[in-house]
Amino acid sequence: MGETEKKALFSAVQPSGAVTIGNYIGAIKNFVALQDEFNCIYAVADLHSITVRQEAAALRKNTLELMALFIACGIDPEKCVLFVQSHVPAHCELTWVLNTITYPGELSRMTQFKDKSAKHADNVNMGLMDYPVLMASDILLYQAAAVPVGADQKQHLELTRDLAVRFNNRYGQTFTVPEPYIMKGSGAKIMSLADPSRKMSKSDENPNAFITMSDDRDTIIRKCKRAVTDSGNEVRSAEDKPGVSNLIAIYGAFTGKTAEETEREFSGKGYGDFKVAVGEAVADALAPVQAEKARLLKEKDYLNGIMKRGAETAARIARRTLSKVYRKVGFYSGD
Ligand code: AQP
Repeated sequence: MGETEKKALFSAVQPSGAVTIGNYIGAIKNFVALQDEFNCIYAVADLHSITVRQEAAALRKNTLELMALFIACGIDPEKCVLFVQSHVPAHCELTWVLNTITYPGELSRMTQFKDKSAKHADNVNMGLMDYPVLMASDILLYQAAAVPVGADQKQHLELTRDLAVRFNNRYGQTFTVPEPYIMKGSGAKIMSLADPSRKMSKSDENPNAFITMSDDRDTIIRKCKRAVTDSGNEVRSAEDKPGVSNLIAIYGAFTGKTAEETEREFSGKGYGDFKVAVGEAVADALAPVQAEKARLLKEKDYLNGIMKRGAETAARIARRTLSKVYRKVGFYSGD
């Protein structure tokens, strides 16, 4: 863990499927960039993931894989706290308290709740609705000052801020009110390759809609070639060209090139050449990450050790906040 003068930063990714390049670009890549500037606390959000039905064996496998992926992408467990959310009971405990200051209307109007309820109409459960309160607990337990969020999570962070202020007003100063951390030159929301009006999601039923961090080179290039593009043939980032703009954003994330540089590079060339180049750039960038992840997955004791150590540190920090909350609301401690 870094020095305590650094501000705390929290974020998490759900082990709800194979992690996509959207999760990487919008979250994990930034996690790596932030680890020197902040005291970073990163979780594998398994409690969140069961708000949508998961197959138990797959959830266990995805949890271990995500921990390995974090490290393979460059998150340093010596600098950051890396843990599995369900290993720290304080997340559920604080959620209960925050539930008592949250109004149902605040949760039922969340875009993600509406989207996921429509997508999983046979399983609209209380956990799905309460997801943002659990997320607020994740953040507030660690007194996180900053939360790197993708555009898709801004609404949830706004609720976290509201709950922190509401609790502080009612019970006295308890929680740091977190700020969204917008990464320079990013904020990119990566869209589905099959439908650029929807975000790329690991739980999309169409595997051609996303590229996973484990896809092999041929699969990546094939998916890029099949990506839905727009009419015309000019490689240009524009509002009326969402498919090409999305590929330009992906290309930029893996090559460091700006949209203008990419437009210049492919000026006079068509979509076909560009799509192959995007696929190759993604595959080149992912190859060393995939190799490192495969190596780490053979070191299960090492990964288990990181998780255990991370959970112990996280639990210690979380317990401090939770004790304060319990005292403020009036729970008798018996001490
Ligand atoms: N398409 C995306 N573009 C940019 N950022 C993204 N994130 C997710 N999709 C994109 C960011 O990834 C982080 C972790 O997300 P998550 O796994 O906690 O949940 P999610 O946002 O619901 O991601 P998915 O892939 O869409 O998962 P499912 O399909 O299970 O719901 C977040 O910081 C998010 O902003």
